[in-house]
Amino acid sequence: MSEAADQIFAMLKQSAQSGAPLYLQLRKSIEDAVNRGLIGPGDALPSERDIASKADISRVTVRKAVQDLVKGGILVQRHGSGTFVAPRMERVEQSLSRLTSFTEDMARRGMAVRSAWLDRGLYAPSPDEMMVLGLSSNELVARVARLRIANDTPLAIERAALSASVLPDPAGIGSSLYAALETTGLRPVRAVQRISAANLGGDDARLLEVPSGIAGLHIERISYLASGKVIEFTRSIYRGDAYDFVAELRLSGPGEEGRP
Ligand code: 16G
Repeated sequence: MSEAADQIFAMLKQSAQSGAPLYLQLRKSIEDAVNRGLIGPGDALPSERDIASKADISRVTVRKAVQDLVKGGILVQRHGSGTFVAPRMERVEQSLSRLTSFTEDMARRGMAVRSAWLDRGLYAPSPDEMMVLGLSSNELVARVARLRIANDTPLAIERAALSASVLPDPAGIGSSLYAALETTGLRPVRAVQRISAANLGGDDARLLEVPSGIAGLHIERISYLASGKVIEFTRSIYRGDAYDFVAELRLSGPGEEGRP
């Protein structure tokens, strides 16, 4: 029996007194073993049969506990090769005071960036896009939707909308929207960002390779040129397990109270 199995059974013995249903006890034992680092990312879990016979519980009970942990993103199942502790996401710390692009943020951390295109083209604007970008119904909006990937891990889905007069050829932006805007002197200099909690589901969870229902962040960024004109309206979904947004706060100086 492997070391991982010994650690899980040691934890299971400790929780046996709790009186909780067996599958919950087993789930907690595996979770505790992972959280305490007794079994690490990439370690194989003992087989369903081994766990069932060693712990003297049914295989149905073991399957239920394991499936719960797979749903929660603690374990991953690979077809044909078994069940493993999920790889740990290296969290990205992102400052909320600097207006940078995804490409710049990841390059600064030495991460290899790529994007998968989800959509790019010119469309009739939605009411939201008309309002934020100041478009009339006979103007077009350029939409650029991408899955943003760093070191082969999908981190975010970003859906940017800009006036077609600013970005007449959305297919031609290359790998960085901000770099493309910079070439025409239209890179934003200020942005307002709204971050809210969201549970990831459906296509979003599938694209981000996370279990459905897991926590994520919904981020809306409205960016401005120095003239005050809105240049970008981007709605994004970020993986909650991958990002820490960090803001520096200062005590306002005398006479500054209440200033935004
Ligand atoms: C960031 C921005 C996004 C912008 C993108 C440009 C957030 C939440 N979003 O990801 O609004 O469109 O950078 O990146 O920070 P790019 O120049 O690499 O295409």
